[in-house]
Amino acid sequence: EVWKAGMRGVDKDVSDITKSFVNHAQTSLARQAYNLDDFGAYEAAALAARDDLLVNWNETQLNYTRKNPKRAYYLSLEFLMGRTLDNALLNLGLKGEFEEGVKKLGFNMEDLLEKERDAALGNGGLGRLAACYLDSSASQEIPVWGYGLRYQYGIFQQLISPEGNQLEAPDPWLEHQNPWELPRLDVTYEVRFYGHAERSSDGSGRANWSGGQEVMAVAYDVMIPGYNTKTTNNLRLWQSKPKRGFDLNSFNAGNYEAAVESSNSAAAITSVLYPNDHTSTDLANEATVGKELRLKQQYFWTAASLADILRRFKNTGKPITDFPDYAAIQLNDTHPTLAIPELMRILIDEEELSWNQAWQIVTNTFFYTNHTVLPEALEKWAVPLVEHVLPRHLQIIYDINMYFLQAVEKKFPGDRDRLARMSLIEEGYPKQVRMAHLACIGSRKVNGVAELHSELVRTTILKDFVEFEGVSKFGNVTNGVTPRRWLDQCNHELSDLITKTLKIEKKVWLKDLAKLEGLLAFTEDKNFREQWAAIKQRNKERLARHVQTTLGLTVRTDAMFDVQIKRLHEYKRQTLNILGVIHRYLTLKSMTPAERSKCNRKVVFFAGKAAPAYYIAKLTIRLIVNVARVINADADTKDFLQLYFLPDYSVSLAEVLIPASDISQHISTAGTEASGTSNMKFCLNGGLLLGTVDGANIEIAEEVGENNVFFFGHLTPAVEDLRYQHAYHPVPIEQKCPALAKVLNEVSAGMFGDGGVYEPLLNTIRQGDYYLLTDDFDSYIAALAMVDDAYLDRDEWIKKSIRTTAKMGKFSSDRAILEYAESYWNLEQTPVS
Ligand code: 26R
Repeated sequence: EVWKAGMRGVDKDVSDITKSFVNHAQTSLARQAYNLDDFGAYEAAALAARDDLLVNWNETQLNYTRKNPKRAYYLSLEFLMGRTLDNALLNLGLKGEFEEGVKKLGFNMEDLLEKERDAALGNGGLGRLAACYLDSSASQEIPVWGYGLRYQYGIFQQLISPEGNQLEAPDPWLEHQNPWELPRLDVTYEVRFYGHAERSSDGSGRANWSGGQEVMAVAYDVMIPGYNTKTTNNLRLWQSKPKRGFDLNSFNAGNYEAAVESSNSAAAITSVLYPNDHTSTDLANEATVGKELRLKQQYFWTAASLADILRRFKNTGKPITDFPDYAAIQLNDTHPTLAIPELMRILIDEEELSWNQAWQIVTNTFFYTNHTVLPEALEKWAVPLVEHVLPRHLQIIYDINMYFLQAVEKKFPGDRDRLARMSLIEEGYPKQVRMAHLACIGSRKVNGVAELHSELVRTTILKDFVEFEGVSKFGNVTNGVTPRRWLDQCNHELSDLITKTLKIEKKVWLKDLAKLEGLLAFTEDKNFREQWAAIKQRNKERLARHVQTTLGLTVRTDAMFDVQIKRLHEYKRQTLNILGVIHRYLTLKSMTPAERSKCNRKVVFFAGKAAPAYYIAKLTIRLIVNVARVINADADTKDFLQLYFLPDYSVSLAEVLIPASDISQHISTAGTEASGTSNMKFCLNGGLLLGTVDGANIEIAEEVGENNVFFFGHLTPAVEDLRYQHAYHPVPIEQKCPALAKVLNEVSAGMFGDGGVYEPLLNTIRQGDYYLLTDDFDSYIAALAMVDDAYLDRDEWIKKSIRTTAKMGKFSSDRAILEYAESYWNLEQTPVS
């Protein structure tokens, strides 16, 4: 069978799997197979699958070593992987065999899969994108390695108190053994912090950096299997440990606390993922120690990764000047930007190259992807902090800046303002290093993540750099999502229906997603539409069961499911959504029972975490929870409107929510959401999109056609003007938007509990209204009404749903990763031969 030709799974049958399972239960877990609980059975199944991954992983790495192709390295501080077992079995082509095998042993595969804990080493969009790109690199047989950190604690677990407050609890995901990683205790590097950097007096520009703290980086490898291929790539995560166990001098003097102090400080570097997404304010303003630890994370990870990449390159015996022909390094946002001065340091101080030779290599090696244009999310590091932690790197950054500004001065003589705008150093107290500027000038190419966003990068935050370096350096790669996890795994019934209908093998269309277009021919097929609708209905029931078992709440499934799930942030405007819900509630309340009975039934779902220090975002959660409490208990309306805030949003929860959605909301203020990726996931699963003209929503509408999406709100070019109006010609809200004023007044008056609590949130709208809720509210309500109307014509709705899925081919992360490979990294597909 072609499906498994060349794959390890070829000679696996069910009895091989049960044997391996039983063997692992006994020898790896020291338990009896007949006496296992579901968690033990999950572990045994995972260990059996891991054996197969390992064989492919070894062959892939050997193949790369032999052929020595150019490779890409994806440096990301976040990899939001979610669960692994189901994906590993799908990609290995062993899902059916494992299902049958565990059944023979008395287990149910779905129950076992549920026992796996998410690997949640990321905050949101940027981290999940990195995970999709690893899946696509392996599936497309492209030699890409990921590099990240092995945090002891992933993104915090979210608890919601009875009052509606978000509480954070740690996520000790490594409490149980992790079958998906290979500790490489022999792969280690030393990383230095602090100390002194002494420039040499010989005019070479070199320096000697010594003293300070030395910490060890230890490698842990995570296997990344491709779909229907032997190719199994690698994700290398670094863990910090002390260079020496403890300080013997203190120990011998009986001072045990001092003896272990430095080892604790080494271990602290990779202890926890920073939970901030889009708000670096605490990096700039909070206590120095907090900031310093994040800077140490960034350097620790980039230094270990670069040392590892260079060692691999040097093993080939090629001259260092060939480095860019064998390695492309992708910077996932500015978080790994210290890799630029670090490579300069190695090339100049250790390889003894000249400044120009080194800069030539650096600027041919790095690529930078920007993921946001929001000013508060652009990273800056205080100069005194960098000087303290990384004295040699600060010297190099200043040197880069000097040569760079000389070149700018040459091209634009006498333009002092331009020099100040472009400098790597922002004046002020303290001075700050602008990481986006450093990433930009140190890279071969720069890209944004959707057409509109890339245009905004070119015309706003990096405008001066486009004028200086030429526009051809600045491109776009629209994001994508992996259809393996985000269609086949999370919605296998829909995937099966698609396979049956297209009469194309799953292994073909899942790697060539444009094939979905073939579904268009079936929109007029009544029988097909009924099957399509029935699957959506069963997905709603699966979600309802999930809510019932986890929260003990009863969700009605004979209603439209309306979903907004993402990090809480003012720019994403969950507040607009909840105020819209209140507006709907007030409208329903004002109706007679007869009028109400004609209304569309609706269940609204929210989920998402707020950064622990983001007060307004937490207040939004509190409002949602308290509105839900009131609405769900109101006998007048509860048959027509229900509202749920599902705590502790995660990749696994998304996999249940997305397939159940009729409509999802992506309603950021125009020009603020760089791309969005969940919008693609919902549409791939036949959910329609309600959104603003922003990010990848625009390209989704281009694909599916304006008739199949619901758009509202002001456009990006209007935003600046509107903000100016707010500041200089404010109009009272009662006048500008009476419907919204009424909603705000009900909240203030205490309809959802103590109104005073919400004043700071409501005041962000009454005063300033930076995210333009007062400008977009009326058109938002009108768009919601159009959604209701459209849903009442169920047959037409299903057609829209089918058309939407059919046109999602562009948004496969396979397409995106091939664009990076071809137009950025210059890599070739390298199948295992
Ligand atoms: C500096 C620090 C506080 C920080 C800033 C921003 C930490 C993390 C972030 C996360 C940003 C970069 C992010 O996740 N951006 C999202 O990237 C997605 C993938 O490209 C996009 O789909 C999404 O629109 C964008 O918000």
